[in-house]
Amino acid sequence: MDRTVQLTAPAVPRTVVYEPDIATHPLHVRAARVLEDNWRGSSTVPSRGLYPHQWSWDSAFIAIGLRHLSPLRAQTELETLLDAQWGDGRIPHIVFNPSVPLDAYFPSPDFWRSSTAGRAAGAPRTVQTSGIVQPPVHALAAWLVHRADPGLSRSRSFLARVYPRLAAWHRYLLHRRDLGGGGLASVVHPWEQGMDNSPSWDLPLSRVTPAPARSFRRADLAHGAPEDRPTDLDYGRYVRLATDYRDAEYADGHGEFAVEDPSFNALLIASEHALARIARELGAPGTARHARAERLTTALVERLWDPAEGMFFCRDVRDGGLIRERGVSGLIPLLLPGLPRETAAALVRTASGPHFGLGSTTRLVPSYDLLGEAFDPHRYWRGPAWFNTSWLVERGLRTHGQHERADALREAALDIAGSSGFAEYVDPYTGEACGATGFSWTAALTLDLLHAESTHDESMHNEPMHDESMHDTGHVTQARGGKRG
Ligand code: 9WN
Repeated sequence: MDRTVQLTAPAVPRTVVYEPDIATHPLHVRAARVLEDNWRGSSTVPSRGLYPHQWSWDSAFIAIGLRHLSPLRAQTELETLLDAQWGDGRIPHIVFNPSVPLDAYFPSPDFWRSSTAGRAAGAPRTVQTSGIVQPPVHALAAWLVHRADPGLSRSRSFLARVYPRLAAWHRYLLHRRDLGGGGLASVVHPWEQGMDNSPSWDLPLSRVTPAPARSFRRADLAHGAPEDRPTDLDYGRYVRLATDYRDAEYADGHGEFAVEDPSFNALLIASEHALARIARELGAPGTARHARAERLTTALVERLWDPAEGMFFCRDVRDGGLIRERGVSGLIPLLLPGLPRETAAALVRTASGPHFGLGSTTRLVPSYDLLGEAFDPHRYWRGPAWFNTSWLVERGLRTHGQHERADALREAALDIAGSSGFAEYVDPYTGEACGATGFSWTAALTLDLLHAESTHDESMHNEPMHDESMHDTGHVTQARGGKRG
């Protein structure tokens, strides 16, 4: 193992680069076109063929990119999602577009039956949604969107309107989803964590009796390479878990599958820090929220960190054990400024070592262990690289002062986003495009990486306990180009 990593944390936010011509950069123009094509009037579809509705964590990443084109559109993206929030605080993972045919995506609204089966949990009556959730990137996105144009945000009372909803969302996760009793949120379905087919789910899924293949009809196989998608057996288990949850009226705590995941919880913590900044902007103290985020960071390390492996792992709440599969999820806590220094240093070594090959054998961060038995460079979440996870690792590296590594990852992401046609995911070694092209979060995060200030935004950098360190730099509006309102 490479022992040479020296962290230079605390990270020093670097000078913002003023790039007036960024909006005319060919990659910027192409990325903006993808987001324009995928915009549906009040939200953006992840991809036009495969995913024709609004997805929760996609919209958060999309808003982070859209803020560079149209802060108003970015606010609208998040507000549309929040309009579909349930009374119990959950933000559903899909908000269905009623004008899209039922057979365009499975499971469709008639499977989830949100307005009837979700009534007790407070599902909205006017819009159809799924009943599960996705990673809580939203408060972080809302804060970054606000900072892109604080004047517009204040004039629309954007933060004042979204804050109570985001607070209810975090309350739901921290109370109803603390199924392990250790303070962390559990996911109750692989789709909730966002890395659907990760080998980390194989063990807990193996206990689930699959729904018979003839009882449902997949729509995903019509798009892209079927051999890269999850198997019918996997789908049978996804369907069983979702059916059982629905039939229990989406009440939490009873399902066979409950997992504490490092990435899901790291994003919750990063978003809790963002909520503290939002509270502060609204005139309330954010100190209690920062303190909670620090307590959650401690819980994350206590429950999911394995010092011998230098890695965060998932915990299977139903059997109590760690699932020792190395996934990119286990690197994402690098985002957290409050991570102990030796933990952050070990994570950087793991990312750069033989399991992920960053800076040596791979170009972007693979979704799964290069040396793992289940590794496949093209199979869904079992090896390929995604742009959102690479973007998160890039920010994490920067948060802990690893600017050279972060710069190299940023350059590779920009290069491959362009050469792959903004692919959904790519071969981590070659950058070869896989899945859909014209994928919204790939385009959005490309824009974010192109805008220099985004990588230096202090929102996720150090000093989380001191609100006075979170003043606006004034550089943000200056550095932006290409606003379309
Ligand atoms: C199920 C939309 C979503 C992403 C997920 C990705 C994939 C859906 C699917 O697409 O999941 O939610 O049908 O496979 O795994 O991360 O949010 O882009």
